[in-house]
Amino acid sequence: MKKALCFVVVLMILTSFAIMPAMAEDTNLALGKSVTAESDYSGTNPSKEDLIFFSATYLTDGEAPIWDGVSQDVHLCWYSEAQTQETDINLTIDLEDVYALNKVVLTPSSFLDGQSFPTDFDILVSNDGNEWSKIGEVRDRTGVISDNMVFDTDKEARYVRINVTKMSPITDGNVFFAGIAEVEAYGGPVTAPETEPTTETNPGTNDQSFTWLIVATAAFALAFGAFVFLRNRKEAEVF
Ligand SMILES: [Ca+2]
Repeated sequence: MKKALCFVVVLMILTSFAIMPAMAEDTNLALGKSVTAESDYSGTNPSKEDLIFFSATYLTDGEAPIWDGVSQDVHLCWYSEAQTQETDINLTIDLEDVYALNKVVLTPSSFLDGQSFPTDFDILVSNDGNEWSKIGEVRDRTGVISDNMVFDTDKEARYVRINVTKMSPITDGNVFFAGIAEVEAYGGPVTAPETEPTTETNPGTNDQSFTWLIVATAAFALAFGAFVFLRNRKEAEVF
């Protein structure tokens, strides 16, 4: 019984530290964040008012729905049109804080089996929305696509931008179209400079680290309590 209890306590401690970095890396920093789109196709369903297939807000709504070709209430993707296939359209996401990013992920839309995914585009990031660093580019992409595109980075940034420079080949004869279902950004908090006194750090400004500090403290407290309990019991058995 004692060995089993000790094993559970140790397992809890190890598990809390093991899942800490995994959860941090798996947080989509772009989820629900605002998007500024230089072009946004209205795409209102003609048969039902107030239902919209396309919107720039769907870039960060956390969904990339599979459309059955019939349903009228599916929030498919950001969609845009341009007079020529060569274009210059910026989609900018504000993460609302500077993060140490490790990757940006783009999800094609199921609409037209991803064929509306842009042909040429750059992925850029910025701290201030003025100076931009390119972390990836795609050229001459065409055809069906369903797999996500992943762009690795080690940049610190608050803003993520997609600069579409060539629309997809999808056209109605008058304009060219482009669509993307979702943009995700992953990373963690920026490491504080070594010169910054740690005693002045306010835990409330870093909710994730503070949460894990609480978890780790609770785990240690539990382990210590179990140790004291077992020691007392052992002493009671001796005397
Ligand atoms: Ca979406």
